[in-house]
Amino acid sequence: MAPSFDLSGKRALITGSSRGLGYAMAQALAGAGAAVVLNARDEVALGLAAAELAATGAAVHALAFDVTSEDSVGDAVAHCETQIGPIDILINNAGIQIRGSLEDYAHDKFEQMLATHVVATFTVSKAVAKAMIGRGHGKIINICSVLSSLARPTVAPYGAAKAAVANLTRGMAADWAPRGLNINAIAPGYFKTELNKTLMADPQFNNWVEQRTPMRRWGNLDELGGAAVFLASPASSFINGHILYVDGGFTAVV
Ligand code: GCO
Repeated sequence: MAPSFDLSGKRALITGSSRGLGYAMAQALAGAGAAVVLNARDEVALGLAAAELAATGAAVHALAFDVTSEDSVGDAVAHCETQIGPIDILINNAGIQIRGSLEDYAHDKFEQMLATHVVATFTVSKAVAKAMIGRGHGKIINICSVLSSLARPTVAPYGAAKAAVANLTRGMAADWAPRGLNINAIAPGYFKTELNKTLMADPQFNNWVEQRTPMRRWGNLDELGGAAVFLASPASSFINGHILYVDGGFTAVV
């Protein structure tokens, strides 16, 4: 029987989804039939994104909460589960990028990087997984990076955080796969996102990405959704603890 990529009847919560890759993945999941719950801290941006996506006919809710606050996460997940509906799919996408030389990197900024990428992925996943475990099924997709396994100057804190998310993904699979959950990760290469605007505007960096990436280009926002739909769908039912690189071949070559 052909594998199913159909997400009809499923509800997905995507953190950091008012713009960029998070919004693009929400669009893809909605296109596959899922009801989507968008999240951001900025309620105005979140409302605009939800209205735009709802205008396409998608079932959309907006849930503003701060992924770095355990209380905010707990209240939001409880509200979603009781007032909106069960969360079948979670994408831990919320993230930040702060570049700088390591010797001058501020202590509080390093802690913020870890809090936003690593601790928040744990906090949101723990809150959602408890309900998923009770139902005996659920899909969690963490967002890593090519910098989960590689490094380049000025982004060591980000790479350390994303490396931690990669092994946290494996640890979640170890604990929760026996409970019926699938926990995997997507590791994007260099995509045309807001976080990368300054990099794209730098001719030298832009040239480096185009030469370093076998496909000789940046990824487009609509090129990540397919991996998200796949890992959110029944088609990936026997995949757990996997890091799926969507990077134009970036990590396949030196
Ligand atoms: C950078 C970029 C990267 C990409 C992405 C690559 O400064 O090198 O921001 O972090 O955004 O994470 O996978």
